Amino acid sequence: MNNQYEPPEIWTHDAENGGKWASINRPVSGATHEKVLPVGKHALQLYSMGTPNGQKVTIMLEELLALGKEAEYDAHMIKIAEGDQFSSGFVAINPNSKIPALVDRSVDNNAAIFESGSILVYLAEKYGVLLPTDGIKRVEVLNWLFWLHGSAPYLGGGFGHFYAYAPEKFEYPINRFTMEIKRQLDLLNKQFEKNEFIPEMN
Ligand SMILES: N[C@@H](CCC(=O)N[C@@H](CS)C(=O)NCC(=O)O)C(=O)O
Repeated sequence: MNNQYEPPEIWTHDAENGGKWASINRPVSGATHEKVLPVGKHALQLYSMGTPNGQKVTIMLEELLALGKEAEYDAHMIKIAEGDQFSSGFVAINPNSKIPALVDRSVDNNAAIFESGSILVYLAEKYGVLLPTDGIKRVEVLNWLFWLHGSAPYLGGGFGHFYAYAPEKFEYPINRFTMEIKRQLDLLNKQFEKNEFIPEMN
């Protein structure tokens, strides 16, 4: 195998890494610029973008509205390719600088919720739907919710990154991510052979 790169003993960030997302890839957290977030008229303020992680919360909010819940929200675009997630306003609601983030202005001190899985649980509990309250049934949903958040973004992001965005095509990471993604999709297919939804909801 051709291995030209020898990792240094102490890694330092001295140059952008090439790749499509290089300009937002940096080794420190925190805000890069001062900017206040916009606020609309509803209790729920969603700061997001239509990426796979972002869509989860928008889909949840639309499901809640379809179920007749008072889940109206204002959606604000956070353009991650332009670094909006590093504004002081966004970092104040999600110190991890990733979309989606939600602010609930109907509770004391305006709850700021980040991590899409946490937002889904928060909304399900706030409106009392889509997450069983019974111990075992609840755990069955949480198993798959944690599975989703532990697997899909890292694998999809890892595969997508090396397949589409890395400055060169590297066989090893593409093979590694492809293999694990195929296994996860096979797992999903098997769940859907048995169930209408990923967890068994009966
Ligand atoms: N575990 C997080 C992942 C969120 C995430 O990775 N968001 C991406 C877009 S899908 C993002 O904001 N990327 C911007 C960046 O990395 O600077 C969640 O589920 O909310």
